[in-house]
Amino acid sequence: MSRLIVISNRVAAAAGELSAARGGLAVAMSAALRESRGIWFGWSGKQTDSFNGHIDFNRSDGVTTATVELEEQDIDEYYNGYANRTLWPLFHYRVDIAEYERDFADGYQRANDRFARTVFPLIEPDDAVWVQDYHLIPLGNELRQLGVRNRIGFFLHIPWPPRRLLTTLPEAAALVRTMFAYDLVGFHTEEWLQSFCEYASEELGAELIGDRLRLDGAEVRVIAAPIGIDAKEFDVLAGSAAAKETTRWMRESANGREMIIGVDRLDYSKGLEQRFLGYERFLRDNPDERKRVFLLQIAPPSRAAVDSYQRIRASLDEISGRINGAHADLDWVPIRYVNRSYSREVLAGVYRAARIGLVTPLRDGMNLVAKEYVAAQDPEDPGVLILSRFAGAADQLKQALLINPFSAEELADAIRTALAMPLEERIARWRQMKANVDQEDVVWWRKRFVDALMAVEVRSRASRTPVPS
Ligand code: GDG
Repeated sequence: MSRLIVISNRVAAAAGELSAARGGLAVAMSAALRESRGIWFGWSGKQTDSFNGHIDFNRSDGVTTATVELEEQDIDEYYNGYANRTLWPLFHYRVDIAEYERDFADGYQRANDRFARTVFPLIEPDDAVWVQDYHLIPLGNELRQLGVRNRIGFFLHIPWPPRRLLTTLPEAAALVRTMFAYDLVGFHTEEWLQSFCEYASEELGAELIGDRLRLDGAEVRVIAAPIGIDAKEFDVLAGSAAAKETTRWMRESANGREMIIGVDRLDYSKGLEQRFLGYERFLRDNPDERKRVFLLQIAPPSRAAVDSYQRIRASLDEISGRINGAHADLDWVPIRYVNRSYSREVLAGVYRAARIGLVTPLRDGMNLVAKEYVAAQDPEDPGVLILSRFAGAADQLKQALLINPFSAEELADAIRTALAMPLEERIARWRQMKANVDQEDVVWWRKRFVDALMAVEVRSRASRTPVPS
């Protein structure tokens, strides 16, 4: 069995920290790393005065992590800059707030180069390398230029934007060219995969042969591999004393009303403003029903150093305050809006206590909250999932009430439909979704990707030439 080297932007130092920070992904990666005696390499999240390439090794629960610290300029230009001010908005179709700065692009390239040079000595001839996400798109090409001939795969956790949007990025062509250094590139859905292939063929002249793209003698296989949650771990969480206690307590505090739950990182891609406005529409259009429900929105702040995140936070404070001011009564507050994070056990308990799961991103690579909500339900009295059509998860969770999150009316109608849905229909829809969540879980996803990576023919790798970036 080849050793697996996983490379991602962030790595938490201790295994306990790993599962708290990244949930299912960390757990699944840990299992694969443990089995293959592999290494997880990335940034520790800490800052150093000047980058020195020092690797901090840690071993915990059989998993070896190797982390580096980054200097302030890298954090500003690579992480807060190109990754989160340029690529994240653009890849979520928000070209209106994407910032195109040469300093960011240079910082991104520099940080990727530093990651590559630092991890390079750790890579042994039989290892398979798996690079994660939009922070590290050019990393594979950097490794090739250092002479790495190993299998290297890349997985994108966010959407791939439509070709016309991507052409607004000054470095788009160069960036996509670097992706031909990988043996395998994976996306959550066929839609993201097709957008990638369309850009590569229409803008770069790549040739698509089956599931392979060929450009100037380099060939990359492309697959769709939807990520899942760690369903087994989640069942344990949901059965924990803390989860059960939370469900009991939440039901008590609901005071006979139905709870609608939203759980999202505070991010503009999650459609929180539109969600609040859609909910307000429901309150306005359904005066008889409005006091039957309340919305609990848990939204832990993220990326607070980036302006657009400060703006969305201020806007949500304003909208939720306005809705509560206009509609609340002595015994009822329509929105409980909470800017903090909770343990995974508590979240599982809260999901179960909610009659409706409201997952309405404007654009989302997958969305694991939708799957967690399904996993946490009581089989005999499951709640209803309202899910955005524009989340990758909508491809698999087809029995959810699928809506267009930009339409306040559709959102309001879906809440009414969910509240009126008979038990048999709720059970029938939930069963099919639960079967999918259990079957196509994170272990299934990881195997699907790693098996495809291992299936890459050695011959095609030997003949590959590095693509200039
Ligand atoms: C990216 C892509 C893709 C949330 N609040 C708390 C908490 N969470 C956990 C959730 C869930 C995770 O964070 C969020 O995952 P999502 O998939 O919903 O979204 P992103 O963070 O944007 O992730 C996304 C994912 O990568 C994987 O490929 O699905 O499309 O954008 O697990 O439960 N966890 C805890 N407390 C909280 O308050 N402990």
